[in-house]
Amino acid sequence: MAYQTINYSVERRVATIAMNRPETLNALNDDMLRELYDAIKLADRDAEVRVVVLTGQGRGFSSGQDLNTFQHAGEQRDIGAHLDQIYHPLIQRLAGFNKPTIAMVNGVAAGAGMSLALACDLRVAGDSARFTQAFVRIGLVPDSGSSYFLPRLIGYARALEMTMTGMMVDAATALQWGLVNRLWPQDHLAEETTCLAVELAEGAPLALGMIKREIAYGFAHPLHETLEREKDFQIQAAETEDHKQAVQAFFQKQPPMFRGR
Ligand code: LHQ
Repeated sequence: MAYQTINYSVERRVATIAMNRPETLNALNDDMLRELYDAIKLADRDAEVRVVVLTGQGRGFSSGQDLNTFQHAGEQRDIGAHLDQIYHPLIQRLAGFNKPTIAMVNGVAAGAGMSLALACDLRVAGDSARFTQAFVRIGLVPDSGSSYFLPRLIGYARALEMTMTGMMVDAATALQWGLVNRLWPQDHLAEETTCLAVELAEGAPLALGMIKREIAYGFAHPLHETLEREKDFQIQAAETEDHKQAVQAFFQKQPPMFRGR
């Protein structure tokens, strides 16, 4: 499919979605937001795709909502409808995606651009990555899931500090705070991310999908309910061909070959 504002490619079972408006540091306009939604849907439906990497072209990851849209909308803008109709379905689709997602943060991630990175399972960064909850700097509040994901990832106090000050967090601090999982020199970012993505793409797809849901469930539920949910998932996982084949492979001292069955 031909996109105007993003690039989409699949290699070695990894779909890479690259936001492509580098002149604005990949500011999010309606076209890009819709294309991102479509690309994630496409990756979801493509059985060949097992992992998605989200990144930005040029020196930015994403600078958040395209502020030109605000400037030109005048009194016509309906932010509630915009969030309901465009941002919320995208964030829900990304967070609820049943395959591993990696945000490869190649530069600045601001406002809703940062929210997109937060909605991915893992965040990896090059050393020129930077993060800002820019909303407050233009008199707005966090949206697109930032207030949900951020305290879960970095804790309440740091989430408040980031959202109330709009401070810029550099890559080293992001690693220390647990905002990113891995940090590499900028020159190695693409190559290292590919290694990680391919490693996940060779993993057990059904188990990976369940792990995402299980960890999210465990974060929001009491122990006794989580134990029940773990049991349900484990029963399903134990019935897969992938599990049975991997146990055989273990005793044959062979690497497992997961087929997603
Ligand atoms: C931009 C943008 C941008 C357009 C840089 N738009 N052009 C969603 C929907 C509904 C309701 C409300 O909220 C939201 C969520 C949000 O995301 S609100 C937050 C929106 N984002 C921001 O407020 C961030 C604005 N940008 C910045 O603060 C800086 O540009 C950052 C810190 C991202 C990067 O700074 P620098 O590295 O110094 O780059 P720069 O400022 O020079 O930007 C480079 C170019 O990109 C520049 O254009 P120019 O023609 O002068 O080269 C900027 O105008 C343009 N740009 N962000 N969001």
